[in-house]
Amino acid sequence: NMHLKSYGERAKQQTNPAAIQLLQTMERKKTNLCVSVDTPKSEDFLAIIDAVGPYSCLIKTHVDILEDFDYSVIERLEELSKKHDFLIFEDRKFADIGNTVTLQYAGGVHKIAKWSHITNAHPVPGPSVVQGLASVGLPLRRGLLLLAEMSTKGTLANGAYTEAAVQMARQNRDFVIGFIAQRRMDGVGAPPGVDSDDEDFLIITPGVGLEQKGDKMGQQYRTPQQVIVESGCDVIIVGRGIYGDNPKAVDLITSRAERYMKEGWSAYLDRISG
Ligand code: S5P
Repeated sequence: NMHLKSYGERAKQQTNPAAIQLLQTMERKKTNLCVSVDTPKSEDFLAIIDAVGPYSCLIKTHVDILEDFDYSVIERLEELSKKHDFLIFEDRKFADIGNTVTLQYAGGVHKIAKWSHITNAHPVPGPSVVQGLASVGLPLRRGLLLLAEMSTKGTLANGAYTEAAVQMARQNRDFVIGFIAQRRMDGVGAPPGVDSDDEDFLIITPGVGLEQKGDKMGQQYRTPQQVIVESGCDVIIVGRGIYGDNPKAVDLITSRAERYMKEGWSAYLDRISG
């Protein structure tokens, strides 16, 4: 069972360069924490990333939130990625026809494919969304996550939709490295002949918080223990649980990141020890 193996062992079995790099980073830094930084001012955005970078394997961005965006923010972000040894995940949630997502991924103001090791897409358009993104991302050694489930109350991403998302990933294993989901997906909706022990989808999981059960807009939180041990997910995504409501409180943000890193890693050690 893949979820009982170490991140380092799993890195050896992956083929996509972004998946390998992520798993190796997790093993090397001993962290499965991805910090989600959703803040409108680029100065705060970069200061938070500089503060949480040492504790993170991955930094998740929504660059379209930045009200003062210009491309120099990306250059600073790339410097921080090298300084602190983390990968970048632009949470773009592509969801259009192949031709359109190709243009959105490669170009526009943000040029996501140039700097984001990992991005994600909704499977709703069908396989063409993956084909379009792969045509841009594969030559750049990028990886894609499909949104197989969501953390929100009332999500439509469940049942047959989730199974079809996993099937879509199976058919594009060179580029699709795993899922945004709430549980392990190996073997989900698999046709006969697929050995679920051979599948090793990375599960990157939002909706993680230690203090709150949710927010006022349908978000639902679980603890690192529930996510990593009970549900077999690989990476915890934590946003407001770390940067809270004051993006300037850098010391507090740093100590929260350290706490989530410790909780996530000890949950992982519990899991792989069976
Ligand atoms: O199902 C999902 C998928 C995603 S990518 N639920 C989510 O919350 N997200 C993202 O994770 C969301 O866009 C946000 O950036 C982050 C959660 O932030 P938090 O502040 O609630 O931890």
